[in-house]
Amino acid sequence: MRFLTAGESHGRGLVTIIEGFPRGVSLSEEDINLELDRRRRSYGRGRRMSIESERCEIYSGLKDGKTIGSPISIVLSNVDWQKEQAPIHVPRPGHADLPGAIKYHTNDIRDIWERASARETASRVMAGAVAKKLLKELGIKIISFTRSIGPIALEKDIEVKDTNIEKIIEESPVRCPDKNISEDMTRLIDEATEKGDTLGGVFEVIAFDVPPGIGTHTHWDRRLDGLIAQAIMSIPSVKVVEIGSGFYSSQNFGSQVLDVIRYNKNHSPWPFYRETNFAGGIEGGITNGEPIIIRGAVKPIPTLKKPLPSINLISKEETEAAVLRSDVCIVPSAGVIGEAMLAWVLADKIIEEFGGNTIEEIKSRFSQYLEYVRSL
Ligand code: EPS
Repeated sequence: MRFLTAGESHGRGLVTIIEGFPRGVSLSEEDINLELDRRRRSYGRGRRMSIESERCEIYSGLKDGKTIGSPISIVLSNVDWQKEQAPIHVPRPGHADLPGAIKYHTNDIRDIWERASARETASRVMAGAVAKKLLKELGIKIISFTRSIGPIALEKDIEVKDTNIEKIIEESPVRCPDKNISEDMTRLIDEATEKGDTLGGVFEVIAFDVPPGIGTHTHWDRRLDGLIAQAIMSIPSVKVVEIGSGFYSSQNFGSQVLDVIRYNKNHSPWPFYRETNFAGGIEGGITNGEPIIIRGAVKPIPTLKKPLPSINLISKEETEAAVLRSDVCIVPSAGVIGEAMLAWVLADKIIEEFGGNTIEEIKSRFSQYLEYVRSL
């Protein structure tokens, strides 16, 4: 399976094409729009996000509300698109502007900016929404939340068994499940907005009920942790990917951070389980049956209202970096994008390992495998 995206931030729209998706999965535009909306609305986004309606259209690959096995193409039109765009010559530090302009032999950084823009992540959320529909058929669920914004962090673990947890996360304007910390985060975003500054932070993505044995230790490019790290790192502004308690584990003795193996015939969902989950559900590039826990650290975004010094690419004189309308903090949205990327990697691996052109075939092989794991 693979997906391609096309589109510029202020072009006519974004296109996602998905190839290799099985037949028979129920899918609607509304399924995708719901995910797009989760990415769009959060505290710290700029005015653009109130302009875009974020309602996609599925152009192909679907009949009677089900996928038919042919390429799925999804179009998201930009409300705010511009035919004429004035050139921009002063690159922003931290963006693809300058390295892109050098590489592509241009002094108009718009050509780079427009495609490097985080607008492209809406295309990924569309692909992720489709992948999620497949995972749902297999009983796999993915959630995300905001761990930190700037120095304000949620230190404690979230109550993953709380069936209300998703509602609590979505009700927070910054997608953080703790009310007081959410308020501190929104206050900090207000402060950054007033100062013309931006903020980064950490988002966390968790996948539940992925059975042990997905991914492999046998080749560097097939290890599941490596594939997930690449997918998460490719999200604009992500600078660190952590699997489980990666950083914490590196600072402690092995005996403190290795997950003791337990067995109980009646343990749900599988009889082999762990007392802790420092590994974040992956050992040796293979899932071990515990929840998959991924964190992405996002740098503060590079368009500052109060810009840093830069150089005009034509005059070579020092001046302030270009300023256009922008966001202040995208961490809550990055969590939703992280969900999409993790969903994609898992769906892709599952299709590769369990095969089949139809969802029925995949489901039957997958449930046979679950039976085996439960019978151990
Ligand atoms: C972005 C700048 C802003 C963001 C945009 C990314 O857009 P504009 O320049 O139109 O105000 O809102 O993000 C999105 C449009 C989006 O959908 O996430 C940038 O320069 O990267």
